[in-house]
Amino acid sequence: MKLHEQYYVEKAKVEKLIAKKNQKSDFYNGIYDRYTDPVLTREHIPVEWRYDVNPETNPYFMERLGVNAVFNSGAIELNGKYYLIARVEGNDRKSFFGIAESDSPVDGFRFWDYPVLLDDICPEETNVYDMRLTKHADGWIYGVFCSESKDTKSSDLSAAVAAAGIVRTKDLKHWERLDNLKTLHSPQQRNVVLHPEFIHGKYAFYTRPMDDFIDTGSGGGIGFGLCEDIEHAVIDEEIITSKRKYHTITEAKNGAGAVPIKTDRGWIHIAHGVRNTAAGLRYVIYAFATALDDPSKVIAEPSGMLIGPRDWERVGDVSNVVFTNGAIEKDGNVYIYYAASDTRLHVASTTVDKLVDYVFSTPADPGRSVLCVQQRCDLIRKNLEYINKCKEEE
Ligand code: M1P
Repeated sequence: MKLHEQYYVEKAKVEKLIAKKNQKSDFYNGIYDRYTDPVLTREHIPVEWRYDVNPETNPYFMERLGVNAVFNSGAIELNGKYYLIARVEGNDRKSFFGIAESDSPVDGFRFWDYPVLLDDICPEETNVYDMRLTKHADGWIYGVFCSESKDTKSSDLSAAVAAAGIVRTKDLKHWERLDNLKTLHSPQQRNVVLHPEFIHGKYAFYTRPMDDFIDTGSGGGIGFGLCEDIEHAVIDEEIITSKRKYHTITEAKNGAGAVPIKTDRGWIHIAHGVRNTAAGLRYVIYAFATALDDPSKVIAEPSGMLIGPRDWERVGDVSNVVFTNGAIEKDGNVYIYYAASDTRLHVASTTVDKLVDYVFSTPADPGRSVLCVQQRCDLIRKNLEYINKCKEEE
């Protein structure tokens, strides 16, 4: 018995990629750093997931189960190690979850031997993606993800229904699937995130009420609702936290991203906002803060985007998209994992102090061009006065 010689070639490519050190790029805005390389790509997928390595059954060493993309990833730190639960999309368009582990938050991510095999409790479920991982106060790690099924009530072949699937684990190895979340007043849900603490003794979810699979329709923004029983989660009332607004980055839709980060000043949320353009939907990442005693109440919302697609991030399967569903806070540092154009996963690093300063000291969007110009002129005037004073003192 012997392995195909190409196996060693392909394996060496994956190993070289994993061993490559990531560097901060020269991008600067004072808020966060970008890195030169993505942290996960389709090239990080183990050879054994894609090829039949036996020369007798695969004489040409053909890819038998190709992988198209690795992108939107939940993130968690456990015992000093960094884990990403990535959306892996096969050549067949079906997504599934793979766990990649590293000692570093910015490079060295290696997929575990097997992807996650979820309990098959929903026979109608066709696709799963975008898991958010929450270390909950009840001691479990929860994964909340999009569970997509065909809309059998519609005559449109591509019509689908999105719901929030829920799993829980203690070790990322053994997963227990719970009932999908039911929201009594929203027919569809995507981008659902479990809050890490109990609120009034209940589990709290950030939701995204939607009338339709793509269009949020009457859904006014990121929702918030409470439920008693996580094993059979039902949310009766959803209130809107961060609203969609006309002529802003959230006009078409928005959605919760990473699990909120607790700070002295409030919960920091890193979410996504979508606007429509002649070139299609444009997804950016934005941040806002909610009150510590009421995580549904927005207390600061800086103007505009935190991260937008730049350079080659703009291009991919769904171009002009940056999207996050995972961030890790460790010793005051924050790593925001964001995917570019539904194709690959990048990281941006910052600190809790910087995020707090960004969220609370960046001016809010005044809503109209004339007011935005006034806002900018105020900044310029203050700066020129300050610069002149500094020069006088030189
Ligand atoms: O294609 C961009 C993103 O579209 C969806 O996000 P939303 O529900 O806000 O439109 C998700 O399917 C996401 O996975 C994808 O990255």
